[in-house]
Amino acid sequence: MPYDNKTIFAPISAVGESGITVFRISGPEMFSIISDVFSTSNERFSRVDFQNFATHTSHHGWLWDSGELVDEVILTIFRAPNSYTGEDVTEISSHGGSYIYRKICSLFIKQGIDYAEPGEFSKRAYLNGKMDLAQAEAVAELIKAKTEESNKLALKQLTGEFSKKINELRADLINYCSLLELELDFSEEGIDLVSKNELLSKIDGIIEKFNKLTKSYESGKIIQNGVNLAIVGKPNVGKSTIFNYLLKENRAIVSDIPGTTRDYLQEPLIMEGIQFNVIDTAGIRKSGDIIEEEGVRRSIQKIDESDIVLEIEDLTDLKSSGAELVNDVDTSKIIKIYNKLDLSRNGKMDGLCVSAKTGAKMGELQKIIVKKAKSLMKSDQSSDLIITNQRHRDCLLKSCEFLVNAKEQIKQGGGNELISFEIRAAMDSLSEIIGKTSNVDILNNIFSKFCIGK
Ligand SMILES: Nc1nc2c(ncn2[C@@H]2O[C@H](COP(=O)(O)OP(=O)(O)O)[C@@H](O)[C@H]2O)c(=O)[nH]1
Ligand SMILES: [Mg+2]
Repeated sequence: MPYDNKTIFAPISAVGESGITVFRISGPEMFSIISDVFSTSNERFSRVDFQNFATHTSHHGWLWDSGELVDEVILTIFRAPNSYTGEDVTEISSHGGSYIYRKICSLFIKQGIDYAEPGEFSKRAYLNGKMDLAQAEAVAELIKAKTEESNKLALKQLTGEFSKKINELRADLINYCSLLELELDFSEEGIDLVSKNELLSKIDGIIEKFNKLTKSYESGKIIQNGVNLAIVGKPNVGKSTIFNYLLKENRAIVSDIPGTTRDYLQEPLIMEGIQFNVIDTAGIRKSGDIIEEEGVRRSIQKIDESDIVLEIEDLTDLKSSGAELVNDVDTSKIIKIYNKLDLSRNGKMDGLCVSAKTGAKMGELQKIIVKKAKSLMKSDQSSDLIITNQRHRDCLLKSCEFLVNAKEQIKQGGGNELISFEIRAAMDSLSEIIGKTSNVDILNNIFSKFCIGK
């Protein structure tokens, strides 16, 4: 797939007050551009002839902007194809700081280089065959990873272990297609290279493997994006107090006025190495206040999207039970909690009794949450491959549909060319995962989600 190979640049480290900021320039004009701005002298600009410099070497010098000194830098050269993008690349370490950053950006733009789009370096790496699509996606996942588990999965994908497994599955399908197509060549002699019954059972086997894989996304998604933990209940039961206790900070406003939390709040939290997105919801009630009702509507949506629901009740106010609030929620997601233990003598309830105010039993609550999260993350141990990416899951589902069609064709006595057509389509869908087949829209969609400089 051809791409516009104009020379691009972007900062590849965080920008701001820091030791250094690193810029990357990639593309065919890289050498002529740095020759115009880099000098080993800080007294006057004199051109350096980079053409003879070896790849993977670093050089100390100064950036100049038409006679004006910009910054002291270290510049590293990577010659095509031995670079991240596969093109001629230089990485320039300047001093950190937002003013220097702006000066250097304007110098490069004056040289006619374009600011790279998000993910553009990785997209070029993929298009130049430096990595497959799943590996390029792993780069973004690795950067986002916040826990050991998500880091491990992203590394597996980056090193190509994941792609290797996908390739093995592809190889099975290629094998069946070739046999079916070969058989067509011998059709006049009536030679059967594959028995249709055997093919049916093989396809069933593959469908089963794919189903396992798509199921692994349930835990993969949680490992990659965190466990969504929603705190739910009537107004004033202590949801925000529990939220603050878990986060160890006064993030949500707590008050005895019902309806204080009018919109949901969401904060990341890591407990025992597991990433959570903790959501404090607006107390669910009919209020007549349109802003609060919008908050309630959003809270209900958040509850639908959550993996674990903490359903809170107030031990001092059990009459106005909150059970009806979470009627539509899958009950296996719910952990029932009774709050304000410090004010009540009620002991035996069908859930854990805590006091968010005094902290009594709150350690136990954290343990219960972690245990439930762990069980969600281990929802399918039977597959050694875990899908963490929704796009990959969708490709597998599509592939499965074609395999089901192939089975139908076989059962109806369809010709080899029809069966092989469906199996080929299944193979193409599988290939999309690693980018062996892809189109411009898919690529743009994937890489636009990357951060600048990656
Ligand atoms: N005594 C006692 N009061 C609590 C406890 N948890 C929360 N509260 C109080 O109950 C009121 C409502 O708490 P808040 O967290 O805002 O409830 P929310 O509306 O469910 O978010 C506040 O005055 C809190 O201080 C608790 O465990 N014990
Ligand atoms: Mg609240």
